[in-house]
Amino acid sequence: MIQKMATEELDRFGEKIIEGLELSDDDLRALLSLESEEELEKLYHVARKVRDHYFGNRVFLNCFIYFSTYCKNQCAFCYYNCKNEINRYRLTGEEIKEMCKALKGAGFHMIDLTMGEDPYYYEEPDRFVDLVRTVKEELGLPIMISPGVMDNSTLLKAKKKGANFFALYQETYDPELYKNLRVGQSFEERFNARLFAKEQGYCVEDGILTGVGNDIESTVISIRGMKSNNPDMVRVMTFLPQEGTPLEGFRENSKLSELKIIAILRLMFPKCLIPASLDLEGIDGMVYRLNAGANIVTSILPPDSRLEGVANYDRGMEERDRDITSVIKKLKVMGMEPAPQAEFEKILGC
Ligand code: SAM
Ligand code: MD0
Ligand code: SF4
Repeated sequence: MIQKMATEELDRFGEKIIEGLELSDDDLRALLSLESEEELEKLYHVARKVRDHYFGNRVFLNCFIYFSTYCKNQCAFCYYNCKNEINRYRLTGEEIKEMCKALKGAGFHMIDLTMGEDPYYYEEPDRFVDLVRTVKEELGLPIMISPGVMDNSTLLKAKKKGANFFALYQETYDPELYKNLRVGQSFEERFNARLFAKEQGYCVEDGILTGVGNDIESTVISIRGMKSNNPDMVRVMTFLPQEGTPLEGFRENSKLSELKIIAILRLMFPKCLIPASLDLEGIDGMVYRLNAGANIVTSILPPDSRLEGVANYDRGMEERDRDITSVIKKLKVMGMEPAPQAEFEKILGC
């Protein structure tokens, strides 16, 4: 369809999406099959048109705090899986408080508190609730929590103490692939935790991986799966092989690029937050992701931080290039700018 469209027709296609046109599975298959640069540029054009309609040139900024890299799980794709013999850290309450001081007035719209499924917190989940309370008291900003599959009662307590967003990525909605990725973990429990959070008034983020053995059919299933739980934020991340993990040697010349899927997500979820994560290709990669229809920059690290990311394209590099000042500078060059905080709060009220 899109291959033959001239600019006006592409714009019209974008308008139809804004008016409520929903893509069929066959549309999704056709879009996921696009390959040439020219066709992909057309897709990004439509995605930007839709994004700009709702968000203009304004972008949201999410601060990433990976406060504990301990984990009891064995995800095949993840550097922090419990079988990997790596150096780990768990920040103390004091360290987190100090970090908050450095974050005051920095310009973030939201703080993402992420951890592995750390037994220290899973044995006594109130420790996690306390941490949410501390960060809320220190900064007063919206908080995203990414703690893994948390029990319902802890999710409710965290919400009372100020958590607004619950991020939990299914990775795939293809059950066979799920089994190979999230080894030994229940698909339903993960799905239900997100559902419960949504019902209780959290905003929720879902996400999928690409380049990890997913084909067009399984990607269609995953996009539909994400749609079924009415998320407020949807992401796709390229799988980056990690040293010491079962998928260390897995390399795939995937045609299902993250950028293509970001643009399709924009057409499927026109009003959603869609991340441009710095975790995969830093600020240069952010530009491509925003140009494909993303509207929130994630994995921005606190100033002078030695904290880790998750996929960590920059592991071992000297320069990290993941700070808010560099992000804002680049946005300006692109003709974009940070959104006013009130605009973000409006989304949270959704
Ligand atoms: N432990 C919690 C959990 O798994 O839900 C929170 C961490 S979560 C933010 C880690 C996410 O990063 C995964 O859900 C996955 O989507 C992504 N990720 C992890 N390892 C990755 C890799 N090697 N390449 C790309 N994305 C990765
Ligand atoms: C990111 N490294 O945005 C972060 C992480 C967790 N909520 C987010 C995957 O890329
Ligand atoms: Fe643990 Fe999350 Fe990594 Fe899985 S993705 S091993 S749950 S930190």
